[in-house]
Amino acid sequence: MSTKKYLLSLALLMAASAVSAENPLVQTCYTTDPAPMVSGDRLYLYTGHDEDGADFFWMQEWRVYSTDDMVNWTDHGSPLAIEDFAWGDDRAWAPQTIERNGKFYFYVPLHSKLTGAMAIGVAVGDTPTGPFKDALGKPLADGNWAYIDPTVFIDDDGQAYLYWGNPEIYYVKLNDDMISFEGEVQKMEMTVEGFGKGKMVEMEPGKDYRTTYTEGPWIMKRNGKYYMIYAAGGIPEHIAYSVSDTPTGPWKYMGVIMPQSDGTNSFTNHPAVMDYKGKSYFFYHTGNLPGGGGFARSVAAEPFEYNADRTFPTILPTKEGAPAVGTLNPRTRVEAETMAWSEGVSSEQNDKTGVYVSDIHNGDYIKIANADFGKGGMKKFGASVASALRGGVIEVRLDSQDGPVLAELKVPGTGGWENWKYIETPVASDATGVHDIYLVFKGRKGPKLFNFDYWQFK
Ligand code: FUB
Repeated sequence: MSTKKYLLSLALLMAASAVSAENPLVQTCYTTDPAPMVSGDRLYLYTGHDEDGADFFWMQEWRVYSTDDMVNWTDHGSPLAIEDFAWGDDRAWAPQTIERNGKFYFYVPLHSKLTGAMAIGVAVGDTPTGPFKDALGKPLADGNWAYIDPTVFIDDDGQAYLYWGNPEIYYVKLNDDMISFEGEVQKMEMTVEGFGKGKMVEMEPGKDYRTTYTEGPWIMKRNGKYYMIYAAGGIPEHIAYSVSDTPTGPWKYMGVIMPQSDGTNSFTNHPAVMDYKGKSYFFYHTGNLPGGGGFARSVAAEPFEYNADRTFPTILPTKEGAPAVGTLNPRTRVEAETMAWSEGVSSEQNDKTGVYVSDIHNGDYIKIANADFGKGGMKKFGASVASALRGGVIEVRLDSQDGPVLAELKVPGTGGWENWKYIETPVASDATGVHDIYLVFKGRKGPKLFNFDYWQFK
């Protein structure tokens, strides 16, 4: 074995250090208002989408991501958008999805053409990633400007509840079909004891928050107690919570979970809490992607443990986020849009290909965390790619952007951005054990190089 090959093998054998996710969780576009849901062995994350360069929440669509290890997130694109609701014309704001009897119910707030105010709609699908269809052809609840941010939950007795509202909470008891409800929309009693004492807010003169409750409610039940978690304090928002012995109150204000801090770079925040693979996670959003801010937000997650007395700890935003709870198998087909981190690239979708990675330029890269190469024995690296220009190169590197090169795949022009070709190359070096993979894109400076659908080691 040559000295060079020996050194390379040594480097590849090095055990990777403990792997964490990186916040924000999505780098290919701005994402907002996270709403996690566990279905089967995956955690799905439903989000809003802040448009590039927006000067308000001019949001057009909802997006879905999923993970089975909390560090690598797969982009499932946008299965639902304003145009899927004939009665809606604006403001695709904070959603939540829930599973019942094998169907997935996707609740959204949307600006209603019918009333000129906000309304709550519901779409239904057969899988967590859609396709979804407006279940009613009209709003489930068409009301007023307060009708935003639905949150849904099914109690142990099978009764489902839907809540929403800014700066007061409305709720209904959903029927078993999840797309209708009995009686009138109810308004929660918003007491200071239940939701903390509010204050006049400098940034919104004239708006009087009687309680700290502002918007973005997230309902959950744990150990027989009902928890309402919400954006609080007017603008800028922090996250606070209240508890109750019933799903409809009376509530007891419990205090702050995530304090307002300049570190979030966003005047809104939006909470969600989910247990997955035996651990608890707190989801929120910040403006912490490059170019981010109040109208360019990004979802993030933190692991946490409840205090012994069942209260929430204080949770602060971090860059590291959640540790890995699984590994990724690089010997199966991996979608290019499954990633722990990326720089420079974005994603697109169409009916034929689904979601794929686009906007690939010289020097961009995708990181895949915690890939388990096992005992090694890799012979080939292949990828499905398309380029209407001259293509480029995918350098497969281990553990860093300039780590050892495992393979170098030359991507040719394929005659079109949708003209997919599966290209393979022998690996230059084998790897064993668990490593991060960096797919580093090289080519001529300036133009877009190629599109990228999936990859795999053999
Ligand atoms: O994303 C639009 C709005 O901003 C949401 O509905 C609120 O919760 C706030 O995050």
